[in-house]
Amino acid sequence: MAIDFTKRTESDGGPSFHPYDHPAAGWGAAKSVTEFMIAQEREPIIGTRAILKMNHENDGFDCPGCAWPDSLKGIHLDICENGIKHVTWEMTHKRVDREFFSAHTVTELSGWSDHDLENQGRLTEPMSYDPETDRYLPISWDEAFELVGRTLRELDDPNRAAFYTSGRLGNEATFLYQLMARELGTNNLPDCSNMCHEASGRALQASLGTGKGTCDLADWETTDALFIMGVNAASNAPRMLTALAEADRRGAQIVHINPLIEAGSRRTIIPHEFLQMATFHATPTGTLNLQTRIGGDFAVIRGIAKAVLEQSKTDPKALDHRFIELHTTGFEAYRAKVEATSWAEIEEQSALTEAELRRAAKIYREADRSIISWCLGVTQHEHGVDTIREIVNLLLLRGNLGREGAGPSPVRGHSNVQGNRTCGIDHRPRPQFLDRLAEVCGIDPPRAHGLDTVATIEAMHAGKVTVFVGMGGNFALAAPDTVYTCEALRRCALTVQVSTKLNRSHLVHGARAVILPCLGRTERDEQRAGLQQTSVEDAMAMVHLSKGMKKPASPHLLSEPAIIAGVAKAALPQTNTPWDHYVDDYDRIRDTMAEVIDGFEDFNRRVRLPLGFRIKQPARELVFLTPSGRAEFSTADLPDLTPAPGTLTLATMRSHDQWNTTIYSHDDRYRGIKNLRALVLMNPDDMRDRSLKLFDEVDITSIARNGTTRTVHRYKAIPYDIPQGCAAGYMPELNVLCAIGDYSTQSDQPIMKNVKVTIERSV
Ligand SMILES: Nc1nc2c(c(=O)[nH]1)N[C@H]1C(S)=C(S)[C@@H](COP(=O)(O)OP(=O)(O)OC[C@H]3O[C@@H](n4cnc5c(=O)[nH]c(N)nc54)[C@H](O)[C@@H]3O)O[C@H]1N2
Ligand SMILES: Nc1nc2c(c(=O)[nH]1)N[C@H]1C(S)=C(S)[C@@H](COP(=O)(O)OP(=O)(O)OC[C@H]3O[C@@H](n4cnc5c(=O)[nH]c(N)nc54)[C@H](O)[C@@H]3O)O[C@H]1N2
Ligand SMILES: [Mo]
Repeated sequence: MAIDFTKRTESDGGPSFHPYDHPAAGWGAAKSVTEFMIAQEREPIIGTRAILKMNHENDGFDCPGCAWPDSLKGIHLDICENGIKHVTWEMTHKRVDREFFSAHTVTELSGWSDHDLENQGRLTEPMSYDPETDRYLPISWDEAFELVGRTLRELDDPNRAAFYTSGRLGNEATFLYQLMARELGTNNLPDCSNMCHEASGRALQASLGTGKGTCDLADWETTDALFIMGVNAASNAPRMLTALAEADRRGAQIVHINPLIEAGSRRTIIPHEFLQMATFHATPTGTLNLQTRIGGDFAVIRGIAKAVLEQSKTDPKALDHRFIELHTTGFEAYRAKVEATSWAEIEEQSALTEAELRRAAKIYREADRSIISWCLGVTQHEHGVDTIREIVNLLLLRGNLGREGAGPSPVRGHSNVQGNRTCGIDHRPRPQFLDRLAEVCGIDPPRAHGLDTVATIEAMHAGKVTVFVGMGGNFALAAPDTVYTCEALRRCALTVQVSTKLNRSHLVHGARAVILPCLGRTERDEQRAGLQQTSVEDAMAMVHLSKGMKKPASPHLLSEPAIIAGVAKAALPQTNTPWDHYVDDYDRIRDTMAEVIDGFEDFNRRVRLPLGFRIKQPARELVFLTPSGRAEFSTADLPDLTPAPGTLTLATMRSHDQWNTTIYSHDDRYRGIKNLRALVLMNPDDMRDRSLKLFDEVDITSIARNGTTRTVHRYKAIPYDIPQGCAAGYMPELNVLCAIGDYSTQSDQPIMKNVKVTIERSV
């Protein structure tokens, strides 16, 4: 069935909008959690018992809610509203069983909202699509493995298959998954990171020779100044609020750089304290808010760097000359580039005044130690890589690297997205990694680069990739250009989705399709050697164990390692990899990983230490694996962001009550919005220019680089405090507007925060 993604229906009842003026977290969070648990048919008390097991020093499961690291201080309840919702969503009592599938055709389900699909509960057994009846029918695990295995075996070229990873897969399953793909003969390993922090990896690798941030939580606890760019902390990394509030209490300065003034940038109730609300009051979480225009971050950082360099002419302490001399290269060229960038250009491109940028520069200069942190507001742009390299340039000027309390600190998204990359999910694997894999695992891995997310979609569309395996996630909705992506998936001979819940990607399928339901992270994973644990790596490179404690949602669920092994054995009849031996006891997978992956030496012992272990970051030790052996300044020109007349720049982002493609409700509490997702936030002057009032209906048309247009209809306009020329609305719905070809030429990452649009009253 052709689904019309351009029109969205809303839940019953009218929308409302009342600007939010309370601290982040607090009573609203507690109330929201209680209502949510009841809706998931969980008694708040049962939910609470599970929550007490979350993020516990190696005795509990890792919260799948985000990649923020666990407290180093053993805070008993290091949790937040959204983490609780995330876990409760997985632990629901509701089930999607064979009776459910026999009662509904796929065509009928295609007409359901995404919220309703996921809200049916947990998948319970393997299902296979039957075109005759247009229904999913039960299939045994063995038959399912044989179906997938046979299709993979019969491909004339292994590169006709693509293996997607959504970033919650544990490290052990990740390792087996990439091993299977490479043993088959392909590096087609697209992942959600291609849409998320690809730019961060590329930039940090080029500047510092380490593709990750260098900070850990101890640095956040000792820094003097925090620069927080393009992240909605209160909703998407709520435990960051604890770090921000503690920083404020300590007297550290906090600068937020964001077109929106988000709730977490003002004041908060510390998230893990919210259950004991009565005794707490709000703590400030911001010193300065810089409301740059969308994409203006490069100019903001250049402005701060310019002010610091100007100051250095009269105050030698403004720069760390010794650090620059000993550890960097390219400083003079960078200084010249910054001097050649005029304040007028910086003001124009950042939409901030020189005075505002000088205030931020003063904070940076006066701080002994600074951290710059960022998320999607910085990465999902054409010039994301240049912007992050400019962030590093600024840090290098004052030696903010390789010492406590200082450094670059990207906020990662999915709870194990960083671990996925570390453990081999990379369509551009390093030759050294492949060499070790070949030596230790006795396979002959392919050397040619594989396809990333966008390239996979294009290849499926062109009929070059015919088998799509989704290891978690919701590819149909998460990827750009929904209509094109759905068409690409439909052209496949086989689509395989390993999932916990029903979602759109099960309904937008290939000629043959299977749903393979797996254990969630909260659930007990019993294998032959007993109860298993898996490991994950957080955004600050700490690797620790996660142990599920709940009874599985169905006796027919398999763990992700078991599913991968089942497919691998069927697809690779000649394999020498001991798949069953690995699945019987994950310690054995870890022993092999210890031999293959840098930094995982003695894995089984170190991962069992109370807080796990930290993967060595060479750049943190001032060891730079760059061509020059030094940290490299970059010298890009500022991009020209001036929008064409009549157009606006649209950022697609998350509401408070969603987890990527999972929509919990139609409310966005911290932005004061209720019962509405088909909306666009606009500057009041831009609305006046179009004679629009609150909730007037508009059509939003995107103009792709190649000139093609895409439109969504009847979205409601909301006047909001956002710079002129900018607009914002929600993913995944607005992926309809993100053209497949509009990805960064620097990172291949879709530019989901920088969509050129026109907005007109609907007729
Ligand atoms: N509860 C919850 N937690 C999550 C997720 C979730 O969906 N729900 N998703 C997880 C994932 S996978 C990820 S990657 C992270 C995402 O975490 P975020 O990066 O916070 O995600 P977004 O909601 O896309 O919001 C981006 C922020 O960038 C700002 N922004 C937009 N354009 C620009 C710009 O040009 N410059 C700057 N400086 N800011 C800009 C927006 O105003 C918004 O505050 O969160 C993770 N955690
Ligand atoms: N326009 C726009 N699009 C975006 C973004 C944006 O900012 N703007 N952000 C992008 C980003 S940063 C990301 S990370 C992607 C997210 O893309 P994905 O990771 O592909 O999407 P999710 O919504 O996180 O996936 C949700 C599904 O995962 C499955 N799932 C949940 N838990 C488990 C588990 O334990 N195991 C398995 N196997 N499956 C599980 C459930 O079936 C659920 O329906 O979206 C990207 N898309
Ligand atoms: Mo993400």
